[in-house]
Amino acid sequence: MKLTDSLLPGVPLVESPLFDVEVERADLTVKEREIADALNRNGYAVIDFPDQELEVRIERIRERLTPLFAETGLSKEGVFYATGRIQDAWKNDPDVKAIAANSSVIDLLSRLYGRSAFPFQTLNFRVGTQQKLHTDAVHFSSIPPRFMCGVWLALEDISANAGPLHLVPGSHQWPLIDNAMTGRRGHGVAVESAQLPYQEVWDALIAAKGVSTSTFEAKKGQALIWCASLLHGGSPQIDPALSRWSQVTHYFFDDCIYYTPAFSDEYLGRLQLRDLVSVVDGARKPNSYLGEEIKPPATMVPQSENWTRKLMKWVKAS
Ligand SMILES: O=C(O)CCC(=O)C(=O)O
Ligand SMILES: [Fe+2]
Repeated sequence: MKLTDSLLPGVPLVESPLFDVEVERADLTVKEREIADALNRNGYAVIDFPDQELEVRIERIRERLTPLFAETGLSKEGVFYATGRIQDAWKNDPDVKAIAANSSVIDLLSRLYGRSAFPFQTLNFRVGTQQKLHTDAVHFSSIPPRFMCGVWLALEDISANAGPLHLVPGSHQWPLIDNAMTGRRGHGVAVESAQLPYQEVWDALIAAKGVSTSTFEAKKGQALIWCASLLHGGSPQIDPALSRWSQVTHYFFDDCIYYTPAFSDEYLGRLQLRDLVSVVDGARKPNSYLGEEIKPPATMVPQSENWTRKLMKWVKAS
C-alpha cells in the first residue's frame, strides 16, 4: 500500500484506528493478514523466521559470541558489550547482520506498517534478561509515533524455566507514557536507566488493569514481532543453568524523526535526536518529517555524542 492510499499515513497500518478498512486495501497474503490482525489486536505476532540458512547462522553466532559475553565496554567498531548482552554485534558479525537485514522480514514489516522499514540496532543474549515489563517506546520513538518495532528471534528452543520472553497482550493500546505525563523533565537530565522513571507507572498500570502476561516458549527459529508500545520483558529465570539464546532487532520506518523520549521534552521542542544508520547498508537515515530532512538545532544533541558517554558511565557503575 502506498502512503497516499491511506487517510492516516502518519499512523502505522497495524495500529490504525481505521485498521479494519485499511487492511483490506493492503497487499497482504492470507498468512500476512493473520499477522496484521494479531499485531492490531494483541500488539505482537509470531512468525517462522524466513531464512534458509538460519540453522548454520545460529550455530556460527553461538560459537563466535560465546567468549564475547565476558567482555564489557564499547569496541572501536561500535559494538557494546554489557553483562549478558551484546549490542550491535551486526557491526562485526555477518550472521547477526544477515538476520537483522533479512529482506523478507523488512518487506513484511514495510507492508504491515505502510512505510519502508529499516533495522537500526541488534541485541544478542545468551541467557534470559529477566528485564521488567517495559515498552521500547521510551528508548526509541518516532514522530509520528509508533513507527518502531522489535523482532525477537529464538536461537534455540526456549523452555519455561529459562526465563522466556513475556508480554502483556493488548498493552500496545494503552497510552504512550511520556515525560510530560509523569511530570518530569527529560532533556539533558542524567538518569541511570531510561526505563527507571516509567517503571513505577507501568507496574501500577498492570496492577490496576489486572492483566496477565503471556509467555513465549519459542522454538528455535520462531520470531515474535512486537509493537513499539507493547509491554514486554524477560520472565524470571527459574533454572540458572539454562541458556536462552536470542537476538532482537529493532526497526524504524522511513520519513520519521527518530529520538529518545526518556531524554526529551517533546512539547518544548527539545528532542534527543538519534543519528542512525541502516544495518542493511550502513547508509545514514536522516531525521525526516513529511519528506523534509530535519537538522538538529543546537539544543538537540544527536544521540551518538551523548549516548556513548552515558553508556560508558553506566558500564562503570554496573
Ligand atoms: O529478551 C528479552 O528478555 C527482552 C528484550 C527487550 O526488551 C528488547 O530487546 O527490547
Ligand atoms: Fe524491550
